Amino acid sequence: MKDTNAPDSGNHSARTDFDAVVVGAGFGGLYMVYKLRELGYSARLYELGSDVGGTWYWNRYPGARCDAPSLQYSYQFSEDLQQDWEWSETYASQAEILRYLNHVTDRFELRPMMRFDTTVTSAIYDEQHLIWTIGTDQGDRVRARFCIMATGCLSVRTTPNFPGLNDFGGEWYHTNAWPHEGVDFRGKIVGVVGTGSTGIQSIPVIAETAAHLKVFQRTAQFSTPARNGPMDKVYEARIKADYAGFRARNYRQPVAMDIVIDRSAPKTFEVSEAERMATYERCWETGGLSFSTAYRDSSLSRAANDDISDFIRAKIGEIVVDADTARLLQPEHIYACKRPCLDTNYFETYNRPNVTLVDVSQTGVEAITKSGIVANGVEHELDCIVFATGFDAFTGSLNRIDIRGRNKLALKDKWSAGPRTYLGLSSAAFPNLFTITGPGSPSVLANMVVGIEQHVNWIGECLDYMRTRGYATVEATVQAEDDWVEQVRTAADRTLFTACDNWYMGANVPGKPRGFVPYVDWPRYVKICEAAVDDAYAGFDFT
Ligand code: NA7
Repeated sequence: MKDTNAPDSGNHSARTDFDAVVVGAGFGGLYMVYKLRELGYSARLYELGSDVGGTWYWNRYPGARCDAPSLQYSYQFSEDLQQDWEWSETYASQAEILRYLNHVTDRFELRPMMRFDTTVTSAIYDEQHLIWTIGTDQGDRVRARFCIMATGCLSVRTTPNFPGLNDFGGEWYHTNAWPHEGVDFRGKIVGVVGTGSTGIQSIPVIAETAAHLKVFQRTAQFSTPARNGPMDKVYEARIKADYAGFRARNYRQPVAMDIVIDRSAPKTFEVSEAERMATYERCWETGGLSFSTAYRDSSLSRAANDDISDFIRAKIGEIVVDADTARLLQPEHIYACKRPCLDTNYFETYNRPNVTLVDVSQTGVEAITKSGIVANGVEHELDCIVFATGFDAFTGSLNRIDIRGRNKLALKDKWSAGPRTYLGLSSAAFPNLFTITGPGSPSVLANMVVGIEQHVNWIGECLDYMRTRGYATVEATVQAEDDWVEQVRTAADRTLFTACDNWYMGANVPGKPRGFVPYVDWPRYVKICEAAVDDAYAGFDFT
């Protein structure tokens, strides 16, 4: 098919329908098509959902909210946009972020480039003509020089293969596929399986209306108060008075947010216990991710983390009235290992008379019957089950597309022992295929929107470089990729992330190869990306 509105900008060896195909209409895909148009390239974006939003289109569960502050979890490519848009809360709700993404789409007139309700099923590289052919479930077969995956890090939900799920007589939902019209829990006995960020956000809200809520917990999680509230207008005005300066300062911080580690500050055990407790109390009251910067070594030292973990465990013990429930809610791992959660009244919720915690740490959810969940040999009768069981992170969304590079090599096969990329942007043998916040980039370990903009800007610059020099293809070298895979591993090994099982290393998906996927050090990552560009794209081959 040929879109006659899409100018072919030339400079390649076979006819194409578009210069680039972009997959996914979340934060990454929207900015990518904007950037491509700015640079004069034609683009087509495919999205399997019925509208824009990506993560924020799908995750409509009660209480869904971003755990990065809204003034930072937003685009900075347009000064007018960031000045005009007003966030109503410190941490934006899913609905507000979705409104924002729709606003961006309409404001920059991106919709004409998009096709919704369309799943990309294949992307096949033609070595002779140096083009990608992208196939969809709607029968599209489009040819493009570049194929850019903006498929997200947490896009493929996991619903464990619970025996008997099909027999369940009530309703069940996954938080990631929440009905657009919402769910009415009034008068119902509801079970929630999963207590990660999603469970922790949704449980307090579901408990407000359900007749009874039973939480099936396999692993207790650390969570600290978000302290969300209406946007502080004075703070907002101060940020907007120099938004660019605020963004530039945050860009240099460890997770590309206004979370600053004072390198001249003391280490945890250089101060007295009384002083430490006072600091932790301040972190608890401030909310957000303050604990990670309590002391210079808070995120790095095991003993420092034990100290923080003990403090939070004690807080849980103070909040939760029933001693047995409190004990079960106190995590056994350390704070910095699994992704820390932010909440609004999570632990307080267990003091409600209509909420029960069911510990499934020993046996898991054993079975699902017509009337409920069996755990520890006991059948719990339920009207509804909510699965907040997480995602096949990072590679899930790429592996479900049949992506084939040189010699028909399948990306899935190349990555059978774990993803291999250079900088999370490009994989050897897959020319002109880019992955926005792909495996091996900081992605979920930094402000996602900042990471997305950094990648899109990098790809845009690379395309410009190719155009100027008349190159047809770009791809990571095998050597650069091998070195990078090793660097991703060693960077993770220096942290506490590898001290317990988590989804960063694929531990939540049975059969998935184990290996830490994101690159831990954002500031260092940015320097490496910039150095590669300055060094004539060292680590990349051009033809
Ligand atoms: P997570 O963080 O992966 O949490 C999934 C939860 O589901 C977690 O508590 C799991 O327990 C639990 N789980 C998974 N499988 C089972 C089975 N079979 N039985 C019982 N419990 C199970 O996903 P979220 O959606 O909460 O958050 C993902 C990210 O999205 C989050 O970090 C934010 O960045 C946004 P486990 O800990 O594995 O024992």
